[in-house]
Amino acid sequence: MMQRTSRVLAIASALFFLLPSCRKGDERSAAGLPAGSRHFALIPSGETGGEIVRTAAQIIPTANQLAWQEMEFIAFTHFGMNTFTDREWGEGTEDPTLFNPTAFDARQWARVLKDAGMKMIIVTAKHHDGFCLWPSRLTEHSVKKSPWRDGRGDVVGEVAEACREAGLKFGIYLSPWDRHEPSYGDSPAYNRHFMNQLRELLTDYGEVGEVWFDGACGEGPNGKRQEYDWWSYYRVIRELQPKAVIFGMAPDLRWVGTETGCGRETEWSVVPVRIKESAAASDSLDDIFIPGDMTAADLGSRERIASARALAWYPAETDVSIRPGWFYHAGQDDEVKSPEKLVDIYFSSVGRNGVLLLNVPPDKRGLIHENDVWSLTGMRRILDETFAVNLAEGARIEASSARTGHRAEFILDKDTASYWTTPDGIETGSLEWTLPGKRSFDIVLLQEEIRVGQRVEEFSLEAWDGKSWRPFAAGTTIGFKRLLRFAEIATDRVRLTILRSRTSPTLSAFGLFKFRS
Ligand code: FUL
Repeated sequence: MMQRTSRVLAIASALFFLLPSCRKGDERSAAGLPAGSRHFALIPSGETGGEIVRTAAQIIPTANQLAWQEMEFIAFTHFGMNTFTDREWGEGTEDPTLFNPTAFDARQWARVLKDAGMKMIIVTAKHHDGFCLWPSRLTEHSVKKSPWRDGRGDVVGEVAEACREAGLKFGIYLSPWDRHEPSYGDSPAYNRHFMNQLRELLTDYGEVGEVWFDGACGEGPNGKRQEYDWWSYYRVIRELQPKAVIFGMAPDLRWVGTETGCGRETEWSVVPVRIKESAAASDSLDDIFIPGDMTAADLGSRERIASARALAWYPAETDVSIRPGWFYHAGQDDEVKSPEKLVDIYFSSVGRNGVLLLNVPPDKRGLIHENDVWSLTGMRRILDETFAVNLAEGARIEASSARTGHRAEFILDKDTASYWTTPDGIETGSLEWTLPGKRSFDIVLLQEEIRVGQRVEEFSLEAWDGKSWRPFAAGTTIGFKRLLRFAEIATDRVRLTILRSRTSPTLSAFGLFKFRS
């Protein structure tokens, strides 16, 4: 059994998290950040349930994970050979001359996606068919063999540049499964090839915010067998793009588990992760992490973490396409999700402690289709109008208790780095808002201060009807953001009760809104 003192692996520097909450002066101190906060922890055998819960409450995001979470809404653009062959998965044998967009304009992508409120574009640099959207020096199966721009085009380069101009972050999807590359299946050779592809993409196109590792592989039982060297891939990314987060088959971000745009009602960012048998206290998570299935309905409850060998901050990214397919198909032009459906997806992803990764696949022209633009514009209008006025503004707040430096008033200031929390040892509590007058609303927004971890396990909301408190909503986890919708109510007093928390609960933002369709 490992020594208690050595069992904890610290990756994130606690100092980073102390700075933002200290900057407003003494009163907004970082009290509440548990001593020894860290990005992940090994759990020694024999640890009691209570000790594991305390450890879970001390897990905090890395700086990169926090910056990613704060983006909330990001774009996927599936574009490539499949756009021209009308398929979802290519064979790898497609003729590169088929790739020929007639009006490719990455600036149009950036404009449309930015107007929709997205903060980053992740482009499919290479999908499973192996066709490269950049003129890779490592294969001939790329844009350089296409008639587009006489073989001198570079989709990845133009998207990266358009993102920079628009003030968006830029990310890449690079499919590990490659149906074209001859070395695929010869594990060491393909691993070298894949790392060299990463090197090209991570060196030649400026800052990369996210690298997306898809777990899909359709080789089947008689297909090629490739042992991916994930750990070397992570090393290349950390070396060349230290600010990038790695999705999927990697320790930074997990797949939410469906492609519907729907996160869990209970969505923990602190979950058990698989680690190598040989894991030791001196290792970094990158070295010991084993990619695994994270699709279970319950990932982070007390029952689930009770048998964990390691716990990590491992938040959910919720990917969904605006169309039935991931790639553009003219036959789906009338099946673009409506503005209302996209708004529902926003509520069930961003509103459930996830980041929404919405795929908007450019068409054969190399443009985002008019129907998709229409839906995105409609969605943005509804969200902007709905969240324009926080009806809780101007309210008086009272808390059942507050830690010094963490008054309840901090919840309604505009600074999400200041927050309310309770004194040590107090794990429940209530907050009461007295509004400036009677207000009608049907949405509540709650945010925990995740810089100090994710803690709240159960809460309820009540409204004063003049005589008594009437419950109108309840939930389990909050996390970075929780949005609840319910039948409209009118009241001048609202009460939030935290019924269960893993340590002193926190709240950094609260809002009451009226849905505007
Ligand atoms: C899956 C892939 O197989 C799909 O084609 C798409 O890229 C989706 C985002 O991930 O695993």
